[in-house]
Amino acid sequence: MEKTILFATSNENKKREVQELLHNQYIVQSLSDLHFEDEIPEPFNTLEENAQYKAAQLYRALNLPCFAEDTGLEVFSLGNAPGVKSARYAGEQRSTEDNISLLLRNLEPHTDRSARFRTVLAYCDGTTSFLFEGIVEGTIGKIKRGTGGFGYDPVFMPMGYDCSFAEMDKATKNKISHRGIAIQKFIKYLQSSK
Ligand code: ITT
Repeated sequence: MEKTILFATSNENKKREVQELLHNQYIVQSLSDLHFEDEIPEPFNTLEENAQYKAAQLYRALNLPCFAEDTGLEVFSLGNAPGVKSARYAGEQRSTEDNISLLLRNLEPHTDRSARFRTVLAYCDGTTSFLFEGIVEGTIGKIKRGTGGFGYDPVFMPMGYDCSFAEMDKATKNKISHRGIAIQKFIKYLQSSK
């Protein structure tokens, strides 16, 4: 029988991807499934601290094991920006369109368009917090391509593929993505700790 696992996220796109990855093993519940109305802030300057904080906040509220993740797009020529500020790169409105436009504008003078997505997943079981990292390397395209995925996917071209994440089918993105890699490590941990 599938078990329930709690994911401290208010991003339903992340929840969908994680549910697809854990499809026949766990039922994933996000903050909205748990009727947890308040968004958990990300007050720190590292993905690690934010992921741990979000997991710890939900653990404190429910007293149940749970996980959270923080993801950043790190662009080499921009000194690894937007990084931990990826959601608010163009401002507090958290607009994907504005974020992508600013990124493309800032990259115009640069020839090196290499970038990576990095996800840090934190699992909190009340006694310890465990971290799992996933990274996918690639480049930032000059224009948006594709309609799938979410966030920066239309401009992220993963290494070894001639398409953006937004042009890929979901299963392929999940297989090679930052989030997919972090989740695979997490699943291994859960299986080994049974
Ligand atoms: P949480 O509730 O889980 O914190 P969030 O939307 O605040 O959700 P993040 O801070 O981790 O999530 O996301 C940072 C930004 O990076 C945000 O703008 C996302 O759209 C973008 N992002 C995250 N994962 C992505 C992915 O797989 N592909 C493209 N963009 C992604």
